[in-house]
Amino acid sequence: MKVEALPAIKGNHNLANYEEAYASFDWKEVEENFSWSKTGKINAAYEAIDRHADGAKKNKVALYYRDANRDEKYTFEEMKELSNKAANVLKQHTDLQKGDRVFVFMPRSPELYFVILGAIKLGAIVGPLFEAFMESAVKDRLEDSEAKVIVTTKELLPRVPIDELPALKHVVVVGEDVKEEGKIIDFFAHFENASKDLEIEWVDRRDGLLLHYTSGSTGKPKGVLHVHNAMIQHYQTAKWVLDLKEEDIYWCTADPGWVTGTVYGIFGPWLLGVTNVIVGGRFSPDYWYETIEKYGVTVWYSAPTAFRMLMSAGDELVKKYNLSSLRHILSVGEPLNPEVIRWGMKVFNKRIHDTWWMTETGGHLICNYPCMDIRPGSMGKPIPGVKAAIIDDHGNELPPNRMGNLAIKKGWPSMMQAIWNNPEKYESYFIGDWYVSGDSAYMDEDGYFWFQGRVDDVIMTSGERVGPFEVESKLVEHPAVAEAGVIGKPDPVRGEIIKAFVALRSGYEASEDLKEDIRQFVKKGLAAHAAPREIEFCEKLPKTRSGKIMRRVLKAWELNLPTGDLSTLED
Ligand code: 6R9
Repeated sequence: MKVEALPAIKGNHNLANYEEAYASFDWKEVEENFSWSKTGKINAAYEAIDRHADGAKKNKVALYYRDANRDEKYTFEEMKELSNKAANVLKQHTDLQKGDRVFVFMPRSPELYFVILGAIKLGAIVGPLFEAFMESAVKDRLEDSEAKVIVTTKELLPRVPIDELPALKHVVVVGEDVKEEGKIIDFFAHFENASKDLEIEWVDRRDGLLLHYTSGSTGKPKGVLHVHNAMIQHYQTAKWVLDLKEEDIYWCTADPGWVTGTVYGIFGPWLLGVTNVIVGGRFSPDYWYETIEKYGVTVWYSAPTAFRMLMSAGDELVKKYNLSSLRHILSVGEPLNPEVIRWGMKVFNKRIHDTWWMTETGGHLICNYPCMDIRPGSMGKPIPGVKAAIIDDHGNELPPNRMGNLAIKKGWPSMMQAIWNNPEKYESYFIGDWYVSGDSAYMDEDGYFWFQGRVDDVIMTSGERVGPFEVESKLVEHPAVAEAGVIGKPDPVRGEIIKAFVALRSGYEASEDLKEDIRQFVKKGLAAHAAPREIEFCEKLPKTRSGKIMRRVLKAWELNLPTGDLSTLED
């Protein structure tokens, strides 16, 4: 799918010359930005908060928080003190120690961030959970990691199966009128009077920081372990990719239950000492635009699903707000459709920059940078310090324009350290020195990478390989289509045929004529072999909580197969 390239943006970017940096950069250079390069004392929460609180940024706003009921701000000094208090509550009432697993299971609120940072200051490993998880999802994760503590709210407490988790010693409840009994501890009863001083637990750079559970297509979710060393990548990518500068007001829309919400919702901005906006509650177009206007957000990091929903909400709505503060917009989680980039140019007068990475990679790997031409539909080029390639199943590099396994040469600082309790699974990610992502992609002659789908999702129809993303992107260009999910359906003649599940925009009626019109639209705009032979209209597509279309679920439904783990499925 050829779309015209968008030229590099002129200006003063942190990454000024991609080629030059790519040729000469060494990760070692980053370490001197941290106080541990001088003191030898390592803790990522110290670097993110205390270092600034103890220095010139003491009174700078670290956090703006808003939801339907709250509107607050905290300086770095306040963040230091409040996270120390949270740490002291955990230390005194749960005996949380270095290396212990503590889960946070609550909606976004300032307290959630105090607790995450506080637990990290004690050297504990934090496992963030989506608030929408049901009991079995909570149980699987706590059981697998033998969590000692969970911090939750009164509302979510019924979904914590306390009696079925022998390793779980304490349940800290954040809320009003909490009754302390058994393992239950009332957070606020101790928080107010807790000391704001704390002896930070210094760790080794290979000690655990975060434990993010992710679901694969089969089996139970797996615990991806990240260590303090990852801060090197968090820092450097926040600088280059998010292009964060001293005066920026940054908003990452992701929940900490998703890796984007920890790495780029906590560490990226705060390691650089940048003001961070956090918004609680559900997605709402008005509220989101209002947030940008209210705080004068300059750098905005969101996901294709959110941009598509904003697009559906219409261009008139955008005009009601003053969004002129926006300088840099980014996207992650799914391929960014060229149509969405075109829309962004139209309504924000800004390019949206796609970034590619995974829970397992712990930080950005392949991205679009302000200093680089963008080819809409491409996820960009590897960040300096990272080698990416397309390899076959034996680890051989493939030439340009051949579809294969997207792989990364081992050794970037934020690479996962382990899969919890599952060394075989960890080993299975690697072929020799290559980390194999499970994504299928190709690289063009100029080194841009193009995502095609998860390896399991690529469709083989009449001998042609078709990536579902390309078809979906064409489908959403059709005026009636809000979202689309495309799968290969087994067919005795063609191997597979392309089937599209389509959610219509409001105002459009499902009909056979419309199906035919959409089919012809893809045929003319993309290729005859890529046009879906079957189209099924649906209200909504099955998506993960981070907004990914779950094609394996569509496929399982279509073929009456087991759907696998569904704990990350949206309501
Ligand atoms: C950060 C995150 C990882 C998977 C990844 C890929 C998909 C993420 C993408 C993208 C195309 C992008 N993905 N970013 N696909 N273009 N820019 O999303 O982590 O939730 O673990 O998902 O998401 O398939 O392998 P995670």
